[in-house]
Amino acid sequence: MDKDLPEINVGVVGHVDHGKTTLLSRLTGKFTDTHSEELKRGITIKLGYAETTLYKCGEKITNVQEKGKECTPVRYVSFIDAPGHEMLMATMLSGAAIIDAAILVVAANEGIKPQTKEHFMALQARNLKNLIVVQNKIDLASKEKALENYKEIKNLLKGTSMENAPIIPVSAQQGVNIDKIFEELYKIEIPKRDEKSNPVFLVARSFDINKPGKKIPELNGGILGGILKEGTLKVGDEIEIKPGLYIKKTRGETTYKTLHTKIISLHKGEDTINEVGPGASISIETSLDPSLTKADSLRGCVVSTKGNLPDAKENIKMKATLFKEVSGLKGHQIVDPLKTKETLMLSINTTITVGTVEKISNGEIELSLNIPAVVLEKDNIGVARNIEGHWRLIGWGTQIE
Ligand SMILES: Nc1nc2c(ncn2[C@@H]2O[C@H](COP(=O)(O)OP(=O)(O)O)[C@@H](O)[C@H]2O)c(=O)[nH]1
Ligand SMILES: [Mg+2]
Repeated sequence: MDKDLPEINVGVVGHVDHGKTTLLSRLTGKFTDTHSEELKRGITIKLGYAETTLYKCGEKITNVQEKGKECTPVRYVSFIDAPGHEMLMATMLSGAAIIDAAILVVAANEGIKPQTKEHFMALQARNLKNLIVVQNKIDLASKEKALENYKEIKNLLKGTSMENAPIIPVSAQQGVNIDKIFEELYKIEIPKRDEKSNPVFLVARSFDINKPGKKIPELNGGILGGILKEGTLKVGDEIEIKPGLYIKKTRGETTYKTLHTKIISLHKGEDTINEVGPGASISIETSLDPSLTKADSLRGCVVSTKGNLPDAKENIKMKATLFKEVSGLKGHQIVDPLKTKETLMLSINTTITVGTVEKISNGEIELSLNIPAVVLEKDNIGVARNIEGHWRLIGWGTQIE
C-alpha cells in the first residue's frame, strides 16, 4: 500500500436489508457481517470495517490494478458498515462520528423507509456535506418505480447541505454500476486536517488479539481501533486514554480512571507503519494488558499524547436544535420540547451515553451524564429520546463555554 495516499472514511448507511453489506463487499471484496449472530440473523449488528485502494487506470477509477493497463493508486478509502435496524441506532451514531462522507443506500423497489430518513438526519446532525446516494436493487424495480424512487430521494435531499448529492442506480448483487460509485468516491474532496495539532484519536472498537493459551512473554498488548481525527501518532508515543477504565466501586457506584500507555505498533489495513497522519483509520497496539481492551471495553474513549486531552465531563451544558418531526418512525410525530428530568441518549464522538436534563434556561440545557465524555470544541452532540421503547434521533446540540 502507498502510505501517502489521500485517505477518506466513508460510512455506508440506510434501512435494514437495502443492501449495504452486499454493496460493501462489491466495493472492497470483503464481507463485513462476520459475527456468528450477524450470520445467523442476516443483519449487521456491530460496526463493520473494510477498506480499499482506488486506482486510476487510464480514465477509469477502479479498486483493482487491471492487467496490461497502466494503473496508479490515487486514494485509500476506509468504509464503515452501519447497522440499519432501528434498535441499533446508537451503534450507527457512533459510526457517524468517525466518517468524512457517506453512501446512503436506498432499495429502489422499497423506497425510503424509516431508517433511511433517520440515518440521513444523523448525517445532517453531523453537518456532513459529502454524500453519494445509491439507488440499489435496481434489478428488482420497474422503470416507473425507479423514477418514482428517484423523485422521492431528490425530495429528501432538498434544502439540505447534501442537496446536490449524486444518485446512482445500482445492483449491488449483480455488480451493476459499481464503477460509477468509484468515480464519485474519487471526486470527494479530502477534508483539511491538521497534522501539527495535538492528536485526537477516537476509539470505535477495542480488542484482545491473543489466542487463548499464549505464553505471557509472547502476548500482544491491548488493541484500539478507530480514526485519527487530527495530529500525528508514532510508535513509542506515550498516550493517554479518557475517560478510560470503568471501575465498579462498592454500593453500585462507578468511576473511570484515565489510562496511560505507550504505542507498541501501528496498523493500517494489512500494513504495519511507524507513523500515521490525520484522517487515517488505524489500529494501535498499546502496552496495556489485553484484558483491559477486550470486547470493545474502551469504545467511545478519546486518545491523545500525554497531557493533551481535556478532562472527561460528567456534566455538560449545550444548546440544542431539535428536528420538527421525529424521524425513524413509520407515522408522523412532532418533536416535543425537552423537559427537565427527562432522560436522553447522547452521542458525543464515539461515546454513547445516557444523560438526565437537570436544568433548562434561555435555551441552555444542562445535563448530567451516566458515562463521562471528552467533548471537543467542534463536536456536534447527537440527541436521541426514547419513543415507544426505541432511541430516536430528535436533534443535535453544541457544547457551550
Ligand atoms: N436483487 C437484489 N438483491 C440484493 C441487492 N443488494 C442486496 N441484495 C440482497 O438483499 C438482502 C439484504 O442485503 P444486505 O447487504 O444484508 O443488506 P443490509 O441490511 O443493508 O446490509 C440480501 O439477501 C442481498 O443478497 C441487489 O442489488 N439486488
Ligand atoms: Mg448489513
